[in-house]
Amino acid sequence: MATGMLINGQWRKEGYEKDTQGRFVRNPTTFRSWVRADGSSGFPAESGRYHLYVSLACPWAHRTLIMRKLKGLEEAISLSVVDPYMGEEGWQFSDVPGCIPDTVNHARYLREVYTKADPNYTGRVTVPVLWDKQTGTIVNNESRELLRMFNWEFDALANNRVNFCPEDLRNEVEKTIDAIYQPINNGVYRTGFAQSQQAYEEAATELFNALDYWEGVLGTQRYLCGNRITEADWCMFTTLLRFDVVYYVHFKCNLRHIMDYPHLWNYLKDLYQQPGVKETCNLDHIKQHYYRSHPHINPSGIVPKGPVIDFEAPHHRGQLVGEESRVTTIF
Ligand SMILES: N[C@@H](CCC(=O)N[C@@H](CS)C(=O)NCC(=O)O)C(=O)O
Repeated sequence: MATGMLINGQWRKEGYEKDTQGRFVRNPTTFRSWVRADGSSGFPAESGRYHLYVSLACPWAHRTLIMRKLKGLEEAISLSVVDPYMGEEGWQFSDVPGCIPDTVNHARYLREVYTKADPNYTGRVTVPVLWDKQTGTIVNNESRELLRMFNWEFDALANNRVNFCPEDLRNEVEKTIDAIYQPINNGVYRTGFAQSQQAYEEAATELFNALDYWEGVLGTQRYLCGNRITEADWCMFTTLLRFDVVYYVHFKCNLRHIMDYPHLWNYLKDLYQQPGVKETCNLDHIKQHYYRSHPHINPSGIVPKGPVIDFEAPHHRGQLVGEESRVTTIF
C-alpha cells in the first residue's frame, strides 16, 4: 500500500490502521496547542507569524482554507499547498498548477516539517498543519480546532469580522460537528477504506442513514444549525463537495448521489456559491489525489473524466432564509 508514516522520526512505508474486523481506524492528531487572541497559550494571534500547510484535495484541510478565506485572513496567515498526489513518500511540494511551495521551511516533503517540529515524531503526516514561524514548531494539526482558532482567536486580524460560531449557537454547532463526524466526514473514509464486507456494510449504512437524516433537517431550514452559516456547515460542505466527484465511485458510497437528495444538493450549491468559496475548490486536485493515491482501491491510477456537475446552478435556498434556528435534538 502506498503512503507511509513517521516512527520515531523515521519514515516508514505503512498502510492505514485497521482493527481486527477490517474497520478503518483514524488515529488522533497530536499537535494540539492553541493560538490565543490574548497570548495566554504562548502562541499569540499575530499577523505574519503563522503558516498554514494544506492540500486542496483534502476535506479536512479544505475547511481551514475556507475559514482563512472567508474571514479575510489571507494576509495574516501565509499558505503552502502540497502536490495532490500522495505516494510512497507522503505529501510533497511541487510546481503542479495550484500548488504553493514551502517558502517557510523549504521542505521537499511535508514530513520534514513534522520532524523539524519534533525529531522523534511518531504518527501520520497529515494536512492541515499550522506552523509557528517564531518558535519553529507545529501549533496544531486538527482541522476542527484550527477552524475555531481562525474564527475566534484571529478575529482581531481578520479583514472580515463574520462569525461562524456565535455564542448563542455554540452548543448546537459543537453537537452538529460531533454528529456528522463519524457517520459522514469520517464515514466516507470508513466506507472506502473498509477491509471486510462487514466493515463496509456497517460504514455505508451509517453514512446513508445520516445523509437521510440531514436531508430531512435541510428540508425545513437553510443550514445545519438554523438560518446562519456556521463552522458545522463548512465541515459538511467539504465532504459533500467530494461526494459525487470521488466518494460515490472510489469509496463505493454508491447508494445515492448527493444530486439525488434535493435538499442536500441545493444546500451544497448554496454553500459553493457563497462569495469566496468557489476559489478554494479545486476539483482537479481532488480527483488527482484520490484516484491516484490509493492503489489498493484503484490499482490502475486512472482518473475518470466525469462526472459533469454544475455547482453554479440555481439552488433556491433563499426561500428558507427567514427560518428560525432548529430546536429538535440531533439523532
Ligand atoms: N483529524 C485530522 C485529519 C487530517 C487528515 O487525515 N488528512 C489527510 C488528508 S485528507 C492526510 O493528510 N492523510 C495523510 C496520511 O494519513 O498519511 C483533521 O481533521 O485535521
